[in-house]
Amino acid sequence: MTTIASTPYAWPYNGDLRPENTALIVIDMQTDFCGTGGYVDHMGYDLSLTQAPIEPIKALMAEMRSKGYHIIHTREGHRPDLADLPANKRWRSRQIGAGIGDAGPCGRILIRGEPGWDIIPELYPLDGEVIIDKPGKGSFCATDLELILRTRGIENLILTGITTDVCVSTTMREANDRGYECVIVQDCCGATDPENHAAAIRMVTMQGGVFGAVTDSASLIAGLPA
Ligand code: C5J
Repeated sequence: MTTIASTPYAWPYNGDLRPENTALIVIDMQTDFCGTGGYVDHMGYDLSLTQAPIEPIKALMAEMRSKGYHIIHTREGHRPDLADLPANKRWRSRQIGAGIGDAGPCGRILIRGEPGWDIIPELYPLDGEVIIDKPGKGSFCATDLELILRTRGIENLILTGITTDVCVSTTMREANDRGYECVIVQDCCGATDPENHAAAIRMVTMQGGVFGAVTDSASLIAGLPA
């Protein structure tokens, strides 16, 4: 029986925490969401907020790699011909002056293969780590993530990345509904608005842990078994 200090319960609920059944999910740590000239920068948001989790994720990922945990990365993005870009998603992004598919300093915004779409060098996946390319906010929608988790026997998900209130939260809800035992790592996430970050974290803790539990990187680093 091994658990991590977390709120509102010690995670995971059943104490079955092992490298074989547990994955770190690093969501959308792409230049478009935290780098100069990317999508979030174009929209005029404060980049320091989405950059804040870079160092905590780096430390947690190093610890989990060294202990043999599964590491899974995601990237939000669309096909160059925009075949998987809903018209309303494009229209809304253009309303705020950062049209998905339009040219920017880091290439076409949120388009697969463009420099801005890729994962930042500090957190780049190692060879052999799974990368999920997703067209939406949730990591399960129109991807093979669930098949990979089931095939590998993964039951526990440790959620990190950006943004807390959009892609991380959507993925946590999708995973929870599929029966995965989730914990969100608050210092390893960031949002374009600090209050939205806090609210997205607080929502998890309602109803006895309606979507799972909340922890921080120090608690995981101190408590994860090898
Ligand atoms: C957003 C994301 N915020 N990765 N995407 O549009 O959260």
